Amino acid sequence: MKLYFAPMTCSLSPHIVLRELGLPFELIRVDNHTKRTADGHDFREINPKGYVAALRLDNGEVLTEGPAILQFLADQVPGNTLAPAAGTWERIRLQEHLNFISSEIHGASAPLFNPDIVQSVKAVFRQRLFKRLDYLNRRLADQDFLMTGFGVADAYLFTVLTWLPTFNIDIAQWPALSAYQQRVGARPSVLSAIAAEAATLPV
Ligand SMILES: N[C@@H](CCC(=O)N[C@@H](CS)C(=O)NCC(=O)O)C(=O)O
Repeated sequence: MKLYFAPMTCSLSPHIVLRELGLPFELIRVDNHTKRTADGHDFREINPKGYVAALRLDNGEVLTEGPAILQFLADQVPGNTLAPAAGTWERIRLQEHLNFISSEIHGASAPLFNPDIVQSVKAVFRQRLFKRLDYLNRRLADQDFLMTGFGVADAYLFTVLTWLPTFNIDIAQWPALSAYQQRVGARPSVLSAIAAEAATLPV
């Protein structure tokens, strides 16, 4: 498998999960501005949507959309604890978490990255994001992870939380969420994924 990624973007979450599962993979860095890949291709020919993450399978299929990639990866290793088995009620709960992270945190963060959006408008998005972080802080007050044990949703939530300093948002305002970020961030898979991404050369 090949994971097309850009450092410290949402593609970090499947990268963490690949390492957690011990699956063999190749990392291919993408320049999100030029859309060139480190191995010399136009990334839009690989993912016509033009954004990471994209996972090329050994049979040539390309899978996109973080929540789909995360669940696909977990399903490659039967009996692993990163995702409940497909078809169970708990799997639906996982999808509930992944959709929340995707739309309410990841999607809601996108305007905050945009230099063309004025501060007064960004303030509206910030307030909305704060409500979602309040919810997560309450939820994580008495549990270590989003579900039972570390799972794919935690890899995704950790990843989007790493963007908060870029928006000058101090996670310390949410103590349980802050402790959660440190807990997940100390995992060997997370440390090695971040180090591996940093060690790649710009395209
Ligand atoms: N819906 C996609 C969104 C992916 C996405 O937002 N990718 C960002 C990085 S976090 C990106 O590559 N943006 C570059 C662009 O849109 O040109 C998913 O959930 O995987």
